[in-house]
Amino acid sequence: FEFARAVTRRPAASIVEGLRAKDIGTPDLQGMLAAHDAYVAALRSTGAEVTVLDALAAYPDAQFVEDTALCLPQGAILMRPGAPSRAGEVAEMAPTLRALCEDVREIRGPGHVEGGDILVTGKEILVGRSDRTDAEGVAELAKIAAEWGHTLREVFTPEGVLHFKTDCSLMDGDTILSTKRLEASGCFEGYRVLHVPEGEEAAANAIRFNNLVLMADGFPRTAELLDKAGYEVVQINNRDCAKLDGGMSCLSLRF
Ligand code: CIR
Repeated sequence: FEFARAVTRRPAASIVEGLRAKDIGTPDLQGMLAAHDAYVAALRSTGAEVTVLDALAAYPDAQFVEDTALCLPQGAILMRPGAPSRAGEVAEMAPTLRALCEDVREIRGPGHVEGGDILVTGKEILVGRSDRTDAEGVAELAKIAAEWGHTLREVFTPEGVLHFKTDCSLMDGDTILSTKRLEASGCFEGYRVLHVPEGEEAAANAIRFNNLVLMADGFPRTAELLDKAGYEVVQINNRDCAKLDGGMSCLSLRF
């Protein structure tokens, strides 16, 4: 959770076309831009260098950069999104990572992996199979991770949940914030788990970034739980991103 850098992308007016599991309203560009500014400012306040890429009108989900790559200390791995409309986002991200990372590998297929399904903890990489991430994709990623000395464990994203990290986040090397429904799968054995209070499941997608925990605002019981556990919490308006099933982790690559 200690990072020198992050890469984000400004949302485009085409966000209204962004993918969503359920239509709960049209996201508002001005609202999303204001939230994005607050998000970038919070990342920068920790001393990290934050790259803000230009909006990409051709890809309505492109501000959710996390899904395009996995960044590890050894280098970056370009993903192969399971959502066909998002496949082209990877090539848009590649030059930035090639400029910033020592080594850049890629998932060539035929499998698929999206970054939202990957949780890097202090001791391993957990990858949740989901509607976007399949067994072949996990296997290809595992090979690259092994070459770089990482242990990768395949786990499962619950039915009806977009990404593995929709329901969990790393708080420190061995502490995870998780919904009860995800933890019930047994995937966090050996970790200290903080449960997101019932009814606040959407707060589970947070990020620990250096000294801060960034979480969506509007979830007072989760904020209190994290505060009591000793974390310095910054709350960001996630109302518009939530309409596209997006949260704190989706909005940046961190390394
Ligand atoms: C999608 O369905 O792909 C986007 N609307 C949301 C992606 C959220 N990304 C993430 O959780 N890492």
